Amino acid sequence: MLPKAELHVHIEGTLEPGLLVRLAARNGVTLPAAGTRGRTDRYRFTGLQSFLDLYYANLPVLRTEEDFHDLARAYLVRAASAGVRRAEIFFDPQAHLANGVPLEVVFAGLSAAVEESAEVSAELILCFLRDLGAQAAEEMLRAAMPFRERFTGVGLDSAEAGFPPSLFREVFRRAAAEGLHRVAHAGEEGGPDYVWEALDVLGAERIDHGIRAMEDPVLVGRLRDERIPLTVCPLSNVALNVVPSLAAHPLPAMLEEGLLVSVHSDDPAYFGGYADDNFAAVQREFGLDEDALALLARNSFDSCFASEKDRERWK
Ligand code: ES4
Ligand code: ZN
Repeated sequence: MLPKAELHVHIEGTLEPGLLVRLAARNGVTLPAAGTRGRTDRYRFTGLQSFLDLYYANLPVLRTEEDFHDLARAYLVRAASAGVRRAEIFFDPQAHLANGVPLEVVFAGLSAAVEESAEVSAELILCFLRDLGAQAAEEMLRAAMPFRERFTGVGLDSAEAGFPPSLFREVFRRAAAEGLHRVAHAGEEGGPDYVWEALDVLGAERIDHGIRAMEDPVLVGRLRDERIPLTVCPLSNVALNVVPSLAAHPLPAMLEEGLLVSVHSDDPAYFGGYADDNFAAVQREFGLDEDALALLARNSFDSCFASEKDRERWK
């Protein structure tokens, strides 16, 4: 299996139907009707919000340190089999706090799995839920500071349209002052203007998705010249109707433009595949040769936050 880095995966989006049902039973939590659909059928979504509704509806099964540990452990085992050597994993603590789960429970479970992981070098990235607003994000960052050593950066996720990056200027400034890395989802639902803002206002070092940047040639030039990484999730974009079909995905055009793009899985339990499955899908659809696949894998390491020495070792 080709060695690669997974830089765009939400740990909550790795909650497979089997574990979902087991955790629900273990915790005496009743699942939403829609949440069990995946056991018998593929999940179907009309757009980002229809997916997020189910994603959040399933999260109350996560209650204890053991639950978060089991979730992350299962992901890391699966990732290793996909050739993942490095994983920078998003998590959504505001969603768990809203479900009455204390921050220390979330950190304890996830950090234990990350620290035990021998086969994958893993780090956590704390995401702010943009639809809860800037003040909630600032409170979240403050509450997370006692756990500063357990996460390497901050991100911005959840419903994008109507919640521009510029709202989060202050919290990203504070995160930078704490020496945290900064990434942001932009240009999935939102247009190229959201990508500009993520770069100029938030100081984002990496853009998650960013596919709509292709609508703006000046932005494309900047992304290429500054080698700004874009973490692209092809199966996610198809599942959420961000693109009409895999054949219509801009990945080949992004490579053609010389952008620093890499391929990732987003919410693999919901969108039909882990890193290896996303690689296989684009290989098949676009007839990518060994060199193109090797470039995508190399880009994933070049885009990660590990040391140069580690990156060269994994490549
Ligand atoms: C997400 Cl696909 C996607 N987009 C935005 N936020 C998210 N959180 C989990 N998956
Ligand atoms: Zn995402």
